Amino acid sequence: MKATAEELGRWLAAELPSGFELGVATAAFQIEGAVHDAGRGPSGWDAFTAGPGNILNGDTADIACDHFHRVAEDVALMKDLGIDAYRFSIAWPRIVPDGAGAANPRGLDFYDHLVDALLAAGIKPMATLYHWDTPLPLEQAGGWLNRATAERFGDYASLVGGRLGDRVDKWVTINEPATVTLNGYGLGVHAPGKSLLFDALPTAHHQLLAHGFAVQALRSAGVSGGVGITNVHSPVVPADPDNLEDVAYAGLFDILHNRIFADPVLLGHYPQVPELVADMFAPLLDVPAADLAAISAPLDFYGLNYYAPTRVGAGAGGGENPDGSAPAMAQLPFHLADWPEYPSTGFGWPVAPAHFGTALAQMRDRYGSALPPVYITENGASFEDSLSPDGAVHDSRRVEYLVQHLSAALDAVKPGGRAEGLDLRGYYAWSLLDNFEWAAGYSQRFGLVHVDFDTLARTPKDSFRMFQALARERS
Ligand code: IFM
Repeated sequence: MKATAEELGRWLAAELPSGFELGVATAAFQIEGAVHDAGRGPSGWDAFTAGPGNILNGDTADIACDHFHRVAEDVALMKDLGIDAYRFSIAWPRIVPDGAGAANPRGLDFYDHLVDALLAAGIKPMATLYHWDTPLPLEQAGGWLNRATAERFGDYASLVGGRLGDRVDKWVTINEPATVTLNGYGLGVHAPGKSLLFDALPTAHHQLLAHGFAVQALRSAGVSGGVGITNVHSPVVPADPDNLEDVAYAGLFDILHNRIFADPVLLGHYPQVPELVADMFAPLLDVPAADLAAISAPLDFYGLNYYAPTRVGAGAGGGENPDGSAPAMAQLPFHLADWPEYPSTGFGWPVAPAHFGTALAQMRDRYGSALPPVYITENGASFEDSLSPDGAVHDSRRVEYLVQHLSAALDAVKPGGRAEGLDLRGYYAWSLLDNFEWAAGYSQRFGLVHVDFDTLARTPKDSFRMFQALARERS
């Protein structure tokens, strides 16, 4: 007989080291809705979702989960879940609607209230300052192609740090700059929809610089919580390990996806790139030393998101990337290959927990003592879930995914594990709620809680029960 979700949660609870932090994560644009409320300005993502054909089924985030009006209900769900911490993001356009200037007090009030509600429920707030919703005026002025955007981000960080700095437990400056650079500016499948390929690379530097300015701003504001950044890591393997071209392109993709975002933060310099492609990376190789000093300022923790590994082969492909069809990919001399040996998620991503251990081992090997304590700030999977006649959502594949992945991460950092020595302090499941999954609209559900997007009713899934048992049964 198969173990129930609760039994699996109880079994995993016994594996957790003491003091290990458990949480769930969300992002403002994906759940809040209320895009015109309380003085919020438009963001680059509002403009992108309004563009024909950009989002599956023409979905928009105008209502999303309506979290803006349902904070009390969502905090109550988290209290019932029994988690230690909640990672949410602050919508930059709610705080600085025009992209520059004074703060919108009603925007700050919303997050002030959320933070207080979390603390009253015994949940520590982890606030992400940027989860992709750039104020539209800044996007129109070039967005992350423009260095001034990094300066405006520092100003915004200072406003938020000044207001919430006495209560937020951890600050994440930027979430997944790699996704913004690659999907948003390189391939055009995310906002702002630019297909610049390698010409998108200045956006990597400007986001990292924004991170550096935000670290300075938060420290100057005297925030009491820890400060870090979140990068998404995906171990990269060649389609054919005996094919030298596949090996070379896998190395190049590792640089593009992982190293250019982690090395400057943790080592203070961009990675070395093969001579043949040095011209393409020029915007990163010739940057002021003062920028690198700001980018590599010491952090209190490092946030790591893991979903799946990447397999790369030489030669152009059909233009597929993990977020679906990306026609610009077909212009590249490499492609992302399939993983037929693994089961896959609703998005078609391989379910490969052993590679999570590889991601952690790579972090330990590459960054050693330069790596501060690590929190898994996102891990999860989309599957097609539905309400059963018994009123429950039996998402057994998500239960399995979460149990296997957290267990693989814990095994990797144990004495004798592949990433022994890496100081892993916590794990945040993505996501609390089914939500607006960017270009895929509402078609990909990642939540521990099912959301009916017609009625907005919330129904905890079996994965919620598993996580609840995990949180409650810890010693
Ligand atoms: O939904 C996203 C999130 O916004 C960033 N990390 C990956 C998740 C799943 O695609």
